[in-house]
Amino acid sequence: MFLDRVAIRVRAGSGGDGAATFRREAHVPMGGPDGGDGGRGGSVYLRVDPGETSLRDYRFKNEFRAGSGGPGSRSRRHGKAGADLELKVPPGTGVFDEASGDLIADLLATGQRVMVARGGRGGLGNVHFATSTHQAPRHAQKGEPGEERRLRLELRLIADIGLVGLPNAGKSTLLAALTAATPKIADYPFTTLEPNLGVLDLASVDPGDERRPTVADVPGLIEGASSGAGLGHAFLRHVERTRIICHVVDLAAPDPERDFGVIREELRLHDPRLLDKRTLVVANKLDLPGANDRLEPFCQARARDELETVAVSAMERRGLEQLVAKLARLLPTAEELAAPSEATGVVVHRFESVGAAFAVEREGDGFRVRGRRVERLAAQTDFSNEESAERFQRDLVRLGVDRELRRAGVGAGDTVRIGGQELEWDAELWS
Ligand SMILES: Nc1nc2c(ncn2[C@@H]2O[C@H](COP(=O)(O)OP(=O)(O)OP(=O)(O)O)[C@@H](O)[C@H]2O)c(=O)[nH]1
Ligand SMILES: [Mg+2]
Repeated sequence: MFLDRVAIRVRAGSGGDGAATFRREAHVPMGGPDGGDGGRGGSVYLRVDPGETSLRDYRFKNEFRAGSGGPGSRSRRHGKAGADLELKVPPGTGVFDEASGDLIADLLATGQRVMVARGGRGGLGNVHFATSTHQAPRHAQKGEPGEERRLRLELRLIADIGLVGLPNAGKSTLLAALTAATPKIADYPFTTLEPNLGVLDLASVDPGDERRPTVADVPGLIEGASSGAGLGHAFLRHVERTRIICHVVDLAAPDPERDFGVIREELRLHDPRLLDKRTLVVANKLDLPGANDRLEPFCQARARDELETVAVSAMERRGLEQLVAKLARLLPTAEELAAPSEATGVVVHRFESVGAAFAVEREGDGFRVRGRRVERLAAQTDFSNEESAERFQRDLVRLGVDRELRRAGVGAGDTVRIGGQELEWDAELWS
């Protein structure tokens, strides 16, 4: 099956917990705190790899996790950092946040890399909590949880030249004849199920030409493709970014004129701008009986459309030099070819910064506090440790959460939920 759209889940590693330990030395009965910090969790990145041409790899495995940070330990030793995870994607991959639908990044250029889930910070060891009045803190911070996201990856292949046409027109045969690509070719329609890419060597026609445009063999389009028939949308999306459309027509078929019209109409319905793209019409299978007779009227009709036609036999490799020469004239300069065909590639949406904003709302029989900062603090608190819990309560007062809860009418014994924590409101303690 052709896959150019997948949903994946990425989870960054959690930070390691800080340690709550005390120095132990000979002759020193009770040393000071010496618990080290936890290591940071690994982050998840997506990176463009030109060797990838589809999102196929994500079909079976679609959950990914980076490594967690190690815990801190005595003698102020820091925990090990968690290993980052880098996932390879083909050039032309759009990365969307599944929940909001926002475009996070449009990955076009080789080597481009974007962080999609940030690793959690390591928890602080108890050395950080010693003060002049409290010299033996018995608590440390827990590691921050790693970020987790659901992403949608969408591939729009980037090729300079896109071969389009009905199934069986000879697109794959032409790609094989023009480039070193070896697509599957067969005398039945719908042989090509995924786009194939090849590189065109223009020096074969003009030794001085150093441009090396890419050619994509887009799977056959059928009537109704623009409304989704035969995975039409998926295929048409690949045509959007090509610089030149190479429209292949089988002149040995009963009605090439109609065949030509069907594809043009599907292109128009998908996006009218596709009709304005530089287009070259390739009349194929000229070796077959009957094809020659249809050539002249076909070419005349194209001339009326202001389109140029080249006659070839992809199978017998005839007419290819003329075809390559015409493509060479239509292609932009080497410099332009090196730049992506669209001025994108930038990361559009950055991560939300960790704001202190929060909201208090009723939930079930109690209350819920929402907010990135406060949820993180809750996740980093070790509630089984009294000191740690008290510190969290002070944080709530500091952030104003405490006041807001009172205003919302919280009473002793009420449940207050923050992130994954359920706390019981104790008016005495919290004031
Ligand atoms: N006689 C002749 N046959 C050709 C020529 N080009 C392609 N064919 C044949 O037509 C059939 C279809 O060719 P493909 O290249 O697989 O066609 P396609 O357009 O890629 O088809 P889909 O992948 O189904 O969209 C094969 O049997 C080819 O050998 C040609 O120039 N002359
Ligand atoms: Mg094919």
